[in-house]
Amino acid sequence: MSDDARSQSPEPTLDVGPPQHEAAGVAGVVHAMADVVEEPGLGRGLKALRLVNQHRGFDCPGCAWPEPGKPHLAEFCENGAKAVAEEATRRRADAAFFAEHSIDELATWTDHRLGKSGRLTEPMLRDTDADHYRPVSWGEALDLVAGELRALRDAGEPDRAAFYTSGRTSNEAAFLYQLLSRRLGTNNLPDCSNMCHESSGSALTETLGIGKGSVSLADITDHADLIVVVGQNPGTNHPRMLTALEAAKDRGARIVAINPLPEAGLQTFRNPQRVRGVVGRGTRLADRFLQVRLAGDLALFQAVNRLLVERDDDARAAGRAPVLDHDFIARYTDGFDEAAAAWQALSWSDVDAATGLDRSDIEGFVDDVVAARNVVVCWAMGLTQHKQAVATIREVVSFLLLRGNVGRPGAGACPVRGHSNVQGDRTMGIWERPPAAFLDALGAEFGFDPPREPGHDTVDTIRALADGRIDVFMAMGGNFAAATPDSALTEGALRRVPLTVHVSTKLNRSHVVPGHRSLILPCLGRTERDDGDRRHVRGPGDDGDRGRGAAPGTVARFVTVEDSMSVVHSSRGTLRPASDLLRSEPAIIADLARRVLGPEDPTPWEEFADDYARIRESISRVVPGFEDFERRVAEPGGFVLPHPPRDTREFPTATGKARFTVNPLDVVRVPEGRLLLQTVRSHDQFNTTIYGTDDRYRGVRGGRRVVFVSPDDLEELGIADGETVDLVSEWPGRAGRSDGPRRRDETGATAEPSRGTGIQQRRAAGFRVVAFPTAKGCAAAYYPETNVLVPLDHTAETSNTPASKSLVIRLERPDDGAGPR
Ligand SMILES: Nc1nc2c(c(=O)[nH]1)N[C@H]1C(S)=C(S)[C@@H](COP(=O)(O)OP(=O)(O)OC[C@H]3O[C@@H](n4cnc5c(=O)[nH]c(N)nc54)[C@H](O)[C@@H]3O)O[C@H]1N2
Ligand SMILES: Nc1nc2c(c(=O)[nH]1)N[C@H]1C(S)=C(S)[C@@H](COP(=O)(O)OP(=O)(O)OC[C@H]3O[C@@H](n4cnc5c(=O)[nH]c(N)nc54)[C@H](O)[C@@H]3O)O[C@H]1N2
Ligand SMILES: [Mo]
Repeated sequence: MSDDARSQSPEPTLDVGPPQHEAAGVAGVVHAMADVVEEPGLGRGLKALRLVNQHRGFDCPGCAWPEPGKPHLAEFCENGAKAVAEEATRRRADAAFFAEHSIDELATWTDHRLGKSGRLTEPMLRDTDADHYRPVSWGEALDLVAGELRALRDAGEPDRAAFYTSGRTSNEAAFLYQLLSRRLGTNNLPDCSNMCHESSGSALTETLGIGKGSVSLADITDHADLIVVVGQNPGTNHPRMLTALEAAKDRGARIVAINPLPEAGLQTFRNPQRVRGVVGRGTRLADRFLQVRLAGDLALFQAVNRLLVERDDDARAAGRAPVLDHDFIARYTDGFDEAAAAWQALSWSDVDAATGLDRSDIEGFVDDVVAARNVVVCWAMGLTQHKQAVATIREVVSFLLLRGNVGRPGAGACPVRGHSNVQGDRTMGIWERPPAAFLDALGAEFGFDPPREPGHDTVDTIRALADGRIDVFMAMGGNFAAATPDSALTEGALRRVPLTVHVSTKLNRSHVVPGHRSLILPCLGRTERDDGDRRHVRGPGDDGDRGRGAAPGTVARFVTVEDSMSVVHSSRGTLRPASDLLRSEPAIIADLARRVLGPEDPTPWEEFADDYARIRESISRVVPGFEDFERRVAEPGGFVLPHPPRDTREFPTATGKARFTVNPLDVVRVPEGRLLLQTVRSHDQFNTTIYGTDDRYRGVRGGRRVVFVSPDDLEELGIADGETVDLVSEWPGRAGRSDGPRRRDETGATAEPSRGTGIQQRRAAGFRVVAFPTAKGCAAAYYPETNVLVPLDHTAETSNTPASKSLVIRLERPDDGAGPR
């Protein structure tokens, strides 16, 4: 443990007040406008905001919540505005910036400071083990990558390459990217989804036959009687969802929130788009709040399902109307009897221990369910990032099936996606385990034999990097180093890769923990006008392509995205690009692919780079549901992809039926004196992009190194509000994968191999304790500062998603020094 990290005090500007009980309203918009004015300047900012989520504008680079059919004039939210401001900033991380700051220096900066350096402006190369990045031409950069990839292919070792994707990538870019990977010969396509809704995809595919949500926006706004929001903080992460919830409330729907934290957005909402929200009292959203313990939802839904079956038995015995939808169960499902038997065997003491809820709260929730004809369940990372995440979501599906709440208006499963196109990327084949039918169609379209072996997901990629099994790591967006678990191990693993390549808009941690050689390739963002340039894909040796001005009167090109409710629509940037040297993602991939695969490859890469309609034409033949893509995406609002359970109650599962499942409960037991920690987002960040250091709704200003703990726990632990502690995670796994202690001057994170205790310890130093009304036994701190605490092997069963919402930790005073190391 390094002394400087140990003695580190929390941020000097940190100030903690009481949490708020209501979200948005005028304060939110004013707050966001302050960002917009500071970053891009007023005119540019307003121009951008006018075009967010409008039919002819660009898709908000924030979350994946769908746009309403007729957007408001300003269908943006505070956090959408911040996302736009972050991309439209006038600051630049240009060649002079990289000449001034060495890579080692940048590695000591916080994520906040890295991001605030501004937009990347030209390709930068780190020569072998050099101290600095230096400018390089596009031609030289792409030839370098192409040479390495070709060498792997020629050696018959394409699996020594890995292609990561983050969910902001467009459909067109994603389709080309997976094609390049498969033409090379590998399915190594890890993506952010592996850390996000993979658990939802796994559970839904198995039980309903398709790994996507089954509701539309109208189901929520117009038809649902009960909306359950579980493991999600929409006030911060999907603020436009509050507008939909408010519309539902206006016509009498009930909302139940299930969360260890009393999130402001689930309490009261002041809608800035409505007069009442600006001057009045706002809408109270949640009618019932179940303050469940972390990882307690599996037990909760099993208990609810059991009670529903019992109430049905009672009702029928008394000659009343049944509680379950027996017709639906008989006609469309299988596995009910086994599941019911398992619920009957559920132990209430396990339910009490896992949920921490009073039985009366659970019964009250069941009352709500029985009173509602149509029920929607919405969820996000609070369900997906636990060891038993897949089991929990399967149980949510059973809950819906019991009363026929799938495939009719106002009912269904609603996994609320994170990144604005993360769902579309998967549809386009960004998947390490692609279905055979997809590969067949891809091979037929492009005349080749795609690889059939499953590739690495995100966690497996880290293992492969650490073991020296990857020679080229390429990332289409995102921030692999900071978003992934076990930061010390992952950063060490990235540093040993011969070549890392990042296609990015802004500087981030992944660029400053580079491979021996490393490239940063700067691309256009969502908000920026894409005029294309045929010169980008000319013959070999075209190094000097500078400048890309549009011919007057030309129409900028558009790309497409798919939102959380399977609506595909176009997105067209409008702002002047941050630099003349930026290229679009599809153009970068196409140019790279052409250089890798050589003239003998028949794929029309140059046409693809030039004309995205040509990419969409191929997509329309490869991906089901995209027939007549070009015409349908031109319709205002785009089109909806087919979803058999939603549309026709057809369930393309292994048995052709929707499936009840049996999910053995494994209650998380936290040892004496320890807490269960979840890692969450503040109100001022988008994943690893830190907009600012406030978390207004939770009462935090000017800092991020805080840990929220309930007053009862603090009393038991003998720790006071305001004290400074280290967070030390304890993991009973094999010791020793980590690269050992390390220091990070501004960030204070280290990982320590265990010394013979059989318990691995990982430490994040210097956090201010905040007494907070979270569920007993459960703490919360921000991601990515706490990713150093997440053991690589601590993942969800089946989906392999890092279980970053349930870490056993202890709070250690820096001067304690006690305990085994
Ligand atoms: N402004 C903004 N918007 C974003 C993002 C962002 O960072 N900033 N990120 C985007 C992305 S990629 C994603 S995936 C989504 C994430 O959206 P969320 O999932 O809302 O994000 P988190 O901050 O991880 O919050 C998890 C929520 O689940 C609760 N929770 C945690 N564990 C449990 C549990 O065991 N049970 C229950 N019932 N609840 C639990 C937490 O208290 C918290 O309210 O947001 C997307 N939108
Ligand atoms: N402990 C913990 N870890 C987590 C989570 C958690 O809740 N807790 N959440 C997980 C989740 S849900 C997710 S989705 C992942 C997120 O993982 P990632 O998607 O990898 O991370 P982001 O922070 O969203 O990526 C931000 C970077 O993307 C680049 N970028 C932004 N826009 C564009 C663009 O248009 N094109 C390109 N090429 N690049 C762009 C910028 O350079 C920026 O720095 O993190 C996961 N990690
Ligand atoms: Mo996500």
